[in-house]
Amino acid sequence: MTDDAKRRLILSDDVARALGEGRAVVALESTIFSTLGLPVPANAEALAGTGSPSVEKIVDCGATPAVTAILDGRAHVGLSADEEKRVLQGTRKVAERDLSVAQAQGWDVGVTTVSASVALAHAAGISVFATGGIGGVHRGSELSGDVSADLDAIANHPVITVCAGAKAFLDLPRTLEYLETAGVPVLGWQHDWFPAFYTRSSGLPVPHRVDDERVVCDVLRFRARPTTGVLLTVPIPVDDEIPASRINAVLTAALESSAQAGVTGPAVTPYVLERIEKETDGQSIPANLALARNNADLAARVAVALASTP
Ligand code: PSU
Ligand code: MN
Repeated sequence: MTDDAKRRLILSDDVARALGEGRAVVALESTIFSTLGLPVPANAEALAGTGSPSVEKIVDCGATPAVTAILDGRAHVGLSADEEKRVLQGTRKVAERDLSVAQAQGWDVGVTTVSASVALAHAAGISVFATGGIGGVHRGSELSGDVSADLDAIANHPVITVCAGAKAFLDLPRTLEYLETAGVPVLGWQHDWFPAFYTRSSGLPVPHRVDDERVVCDVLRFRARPTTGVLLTVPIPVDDEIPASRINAVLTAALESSAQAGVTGPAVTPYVLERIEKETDGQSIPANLALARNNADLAARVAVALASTP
């Protein structure tokens, strides 16, 4: 990010104070909490809900949450309650490359994907970021060339991304190959398999299992390239898992529907996510919320461990 862009960044008071005092901070994306990621009202419930603990509250137990977004043409890290309400209604997706456009054109509300959030976290000096699932290499990418910018951003910012792997509508073997080529360490949290979002295992081995937060911190600390991030994958809790046999049929139907509708580019992922929700009559939502909370919890623990590393 340029110095001009960094100077324009708006950090919330909470986030600025926590960073200034060397306390733990966890960055969060905003696409997942907008209409592009989760349906209303599950999105509000997931972010700051009052029922079951929200992602923000879970992070708050040990670390300060920092939701990223574009508001009135400015990039924000950490939002007030009113700013969060605007994000819930966001419809414009901002990947890393869109950050400069959204600022130059003064977009009203732009919701950040993993790639934009990791870039903003890096610029703000935050080393841990939590999401649900990352984008990856799409099936059929050999023809479409569709590879999520999330992978490139994780490879180019020294931030630990905590996720439940990626949804199996993507090409997970190629996603892992890409991360290997890009030099990103891929870790499995107390687990030997790369998780596939709704299911604990994709059937693909995760390159390295880790069982201790401090080891995760050291993987970032001893990185071979100063610029590379770390992907920490954590499987969905056992009780919330959706059986692979059920979810795979749904994913196939959602992909077919997207192909038939001729959806391409950044519209593909939100379209497929919405189809999955329809195909499961919303039953995929509790699983989605459970894994988002679980990821936020681990991210907070890693951030606390990082903050206490001398
Ligand atoms: N996958 C999910 N839920 C999501 C996304 C992906 O299971 O909400 C969102 C994230 O914000 C992710 C983005 O960064 O979609 C990736 O979009 P694309 O495939 O266009 O790069
Ligand atoms: Mn894409």
